[in-house]
Amino acid sequence: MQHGRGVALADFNRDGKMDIVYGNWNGPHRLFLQLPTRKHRFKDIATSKFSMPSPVRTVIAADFDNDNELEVFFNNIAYRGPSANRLFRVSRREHGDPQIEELNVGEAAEPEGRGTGAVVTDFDGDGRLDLIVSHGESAAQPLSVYRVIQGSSNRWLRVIPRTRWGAFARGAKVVLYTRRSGPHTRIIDGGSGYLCEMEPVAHFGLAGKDLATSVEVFWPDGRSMAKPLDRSDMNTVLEVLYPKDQSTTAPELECGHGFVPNEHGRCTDEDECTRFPSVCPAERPVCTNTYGSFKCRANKRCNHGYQPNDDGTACVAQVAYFGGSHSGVEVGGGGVCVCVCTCVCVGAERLLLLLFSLLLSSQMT
Ligand SMILES: [Ca+2]
Ligand SMILES: [Ca+2]
Ligand SMILES: [Ca+2]
Ligand SMILES: [Ca+2]
Repeated sequence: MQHGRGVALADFNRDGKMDIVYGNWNGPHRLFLQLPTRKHRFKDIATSKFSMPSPVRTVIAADFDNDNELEVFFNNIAYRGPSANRLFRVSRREHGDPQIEELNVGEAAEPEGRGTGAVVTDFDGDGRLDLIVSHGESAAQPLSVYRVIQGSSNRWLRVIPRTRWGAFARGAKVVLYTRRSGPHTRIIDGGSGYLCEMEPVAHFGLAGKDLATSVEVFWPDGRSMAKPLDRSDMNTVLEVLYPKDQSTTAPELECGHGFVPNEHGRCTDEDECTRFPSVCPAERPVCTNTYGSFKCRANKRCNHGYQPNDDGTACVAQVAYFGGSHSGVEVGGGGVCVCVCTCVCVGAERLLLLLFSLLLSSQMT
């Protein structure tokens, strides 16, 4: 029996689709990457270190050091011997799944800590996230507050969407477009831990010389806003009020490489394959559009049941969607499936003709 004790939503590979990190009390922790196909919706990319079971209480996904990449913090309760808290960085890679590396969590390891929950917030307003760990369920211990000591030169932006009544807009999605690191997506949700609630703020880190160019907020009722940003908006807290009227005049947006404003004034992926039909070189002519970019592959031909791999250098078996068995003739919905060497499905009006053809061919052989 396995029990989730913390679930966080985050877009680790920055493809615009939310991924799920899942802390598991009696089993391996998981990091489910949402896939672009509908066939297989999620893939677990947790490494053996990441998935190692622990008595977890809270999972936090946040950019603690403002370097563009998200960290995952596991808060554990040392109720049957030491169980240190752990920290991982999940870094986006251009081609391939994100890289997961364990970081030195420093004093926040608390190997003897009876962690009951943890939250992330900018406690002192310096633009760097702070970590608060609570204890007390199985032994009296004081609260811990930790300050991040990495990434002090990185820029940041904090966005706080409001509802029409001025409350924090739980359920809102905030997308920040940048000049160098693509779009970053955050969900203002109800929290990610056992007995905990995270701050209702979309916190973004911007490493090096990266700059945010625009921000979009989508409320759960479908209303949205977009706002261009400039250098003066960096290292600030941006309050975004609920738009009373959906504006029909779109602002001038700089969406960043691979994105263009659509007819509603919101940044969207540019379909390079359609817009530039000759974008791929002759030796890799097959173009596949991707979020923020595109891919080219060789025109590989494969036998039935196989399909080209991502770069078109080999054929790989197609994974079947349904299994099961069938036999004989089954009639339903006015049609019929006839299975001889293979199955042929026809409508009822063609059944007599098909049976007549089969009878004729059997008499001729
Ligand atoms: Ca994603
Ligand atoms: Ca980071
Ligand atoms: Ca802080
Ligand atoms: Ca694209």
